[in-house]
Amino acid sequence: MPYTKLWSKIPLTTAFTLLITAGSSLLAATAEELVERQSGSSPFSGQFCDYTSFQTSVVGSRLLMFGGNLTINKGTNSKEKRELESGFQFFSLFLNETFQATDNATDYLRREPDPAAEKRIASMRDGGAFSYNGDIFFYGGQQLFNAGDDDIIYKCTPTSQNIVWNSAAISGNVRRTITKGASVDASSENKGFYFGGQDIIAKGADDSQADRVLNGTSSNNLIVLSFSPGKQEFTNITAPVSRAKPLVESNLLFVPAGKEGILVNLGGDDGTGDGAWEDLQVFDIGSSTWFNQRTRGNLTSGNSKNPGTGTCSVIASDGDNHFIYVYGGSNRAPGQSQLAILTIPAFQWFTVSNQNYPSKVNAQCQLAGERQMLILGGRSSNGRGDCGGNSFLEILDISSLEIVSSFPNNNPFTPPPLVRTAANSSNPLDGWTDPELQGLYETQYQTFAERNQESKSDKGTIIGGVVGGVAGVLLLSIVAVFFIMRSHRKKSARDVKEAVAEVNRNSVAQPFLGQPSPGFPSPAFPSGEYQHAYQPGYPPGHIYKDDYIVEAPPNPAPAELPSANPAARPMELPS
Ligand SMILES: *[C@@H]1O[C@H](CO)[C@@H](O)[C@H](O)[C@H]1NC(C)=O
Ligand SMILES: *[C@@H]1O[C@H](CO)[C@@H](O)[C@H](O)[C@H]1NC(C)=O
Ligand SMILES: *[C@@H]1O[C@H](CO)[C@@H](O)[C@H](O)[C@H]1NC(C)=O
Ligand SMILES: *[C@@H]1O[C@H](CO)[C@@H](O)[C@H](O)[C@H]1NC(C)=O
Ligand SMILES: *[C@@H]1O[C@H](CO)[C@@H](O)[C@H](O)[C@H]1NC(C)=O
Ligand SMILES: *[C@@H]1O[C@H](CO)[C@@H](O)[C@H](O)[C@H]1NC(C)=O
Ligand SMILES: CC(=O)N[C@H]1CO[C@H](CO)[C@@H](O)[C@@H]1O
Repeated sequence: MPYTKLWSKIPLTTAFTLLITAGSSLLAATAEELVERQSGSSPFSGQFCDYTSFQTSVVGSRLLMFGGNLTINKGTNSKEKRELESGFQFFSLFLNETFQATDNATDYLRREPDPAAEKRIASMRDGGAFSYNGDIFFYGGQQLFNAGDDDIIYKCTPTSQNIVWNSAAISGNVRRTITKGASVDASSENKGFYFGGQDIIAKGADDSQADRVLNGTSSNNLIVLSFSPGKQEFTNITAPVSRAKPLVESNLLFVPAGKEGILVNLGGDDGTGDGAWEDLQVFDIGSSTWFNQRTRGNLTSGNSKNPGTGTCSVIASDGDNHFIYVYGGSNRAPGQSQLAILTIPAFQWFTVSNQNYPSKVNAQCQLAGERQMLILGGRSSNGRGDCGGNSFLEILDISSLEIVSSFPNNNPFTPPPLVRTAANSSNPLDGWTDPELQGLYETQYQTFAERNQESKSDKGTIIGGVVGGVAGVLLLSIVAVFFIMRSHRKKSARDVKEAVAEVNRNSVAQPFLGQPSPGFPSPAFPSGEYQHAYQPGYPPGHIYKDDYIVEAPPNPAPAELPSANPAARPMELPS
């Protein structure tokens, strides 16, 4: 039974006992955690090389990274000792702490315990991770342990103490068997989206095998996850190919414009090596319709006419102007431009070159605060021989356009001078490709909460206040009663953690930290570059070539995996 349902069935008195117990175990864990962090054990078993195909999500002030392919250098020769780190990759980065990106990753990155040792779940690549109300839902992606049937997905609830995993059902005409799509959280709409990708074949009960990715099956369907307390609904929106061509590994962004927001889909691979660059795919959420929009500007850098696949993106807004920052890409060799900026509504592209920009393919980007773009993981586009030169984390200041080291920067976002001219245009420089989009776009955006508030009476506000107050009292009670009733430990740790998670979900508002837009791997990893993209002086390694069925070797059986942090595993409390 999903624990949210379980919780709703627990009478108030029992609930209160749970909270009391929760308080004590929470405090104990915090002390343990401090000790553990001070000891600073390395999150990697060797020198970091690269990290691709993983999922990221933000819950509260915590950025979590899951699954994917992590390679490390276990020896001294970076060219020969590069190895895939075994087991499930699972990291937290705390955005409420200060750190230097130039520091040892040990100082800002924490490895979380491997959940696959408990349940064979969520060990996946190239899926979407959606954050709602303290939970992270995983949709799509290639599962490596085949825990899921066709209609089961997983979710987790990170608490300060551990991470609780559960399954969740898919509804509607939607399968989970899709990977390498583009995902975005639209947190102000309580929605998540997953566009396109490739089909996969679930391997069912055979635990030793990963899902199989089917080549030649690119999709243009948009999967919508709509969240409300205690449930999630799935919708599958099909579109004519003329409006939304199938794309694998594109970037999807949520723009706060139009009645319920619009999505901009860019980059990726349509099967010929081209993505959506000159003509973007734009989805109006309110009318559930795809449009196209032409852009202006020159994305050429060196011999590559666009960044290619494996880019990652974030969006920042300044009033009615929006700026999409696109970093890296498989077509961008070191020395070429690594950053492209799209201004909206001018729909004009700018490319930025800077000697200090490291090349990155298949990184994940995340906006933190108003003006820092975290560039996480990825690999260098110059091939696989440079473990030492590829940092786990880069920070781009999206106002100054400099790579910086200090996190955080709490200053407001101001558009960089380069793009300010374009910000003066309230229309696309080449006009609206589809005039119908103009009217939809120009409707003033209001968040889901604002729209709901407007259509309700004052009664809603009063109830909200009372509920908030009750949550506050409950939280205070946890601490107060802990000191009085230390010995009243009756429930298992698991129930307790769930109770704490539930209280946190119901009472803690989540800061808006921007949205992840995954960069995705190019199929030709490790060299990864499309043939047409090679620059003179960068010899092609592997030529892009699909296999009809690309089968991933199975990961080691979870039971054999060492526990990274045994102390944090759920265990029975002494009674
Ligand atoms: C980072 O810190 C870990 C743990 O203290 C250490 O093992 C590793 O060698 C350090 N790496 C670098 C590059 O200094
Ligand atoms: C940051 O937040 C986490 C919980 O998300 C908490 O455990 C930690 O103590 C916080 N750190 C600071 C410096 O406040
Ligand atoms: C979405 O619907 C289309 C048309 O019915 C179907 O072909 C496709 O497999 C569905 N996609 C997913 C991910 O369920
Ligand atoms: C784009 O810029 C490149 C060099 O920066 C130049 O060679 C090319 O002609 C330009 N293309 C267009 C269409 O202006
Ligand atoms: C934008 O328009 C304002 C008013 O016309 C002008 O003062 C400003 O210079 C323009 N910005 C740029 C960067 O062209
Ligand atoms: C991830 O690792 C698996 C081996 O476990 C490999 O088959 C796959 O190609 C890798 N994918 C990427 C994108 O590196
Ligand atoms: C090995 C193999 O069958 N690869 C196929 C991948 O898909 C392309 C396009 O559908 C085929 O041409 C390849 O033969």
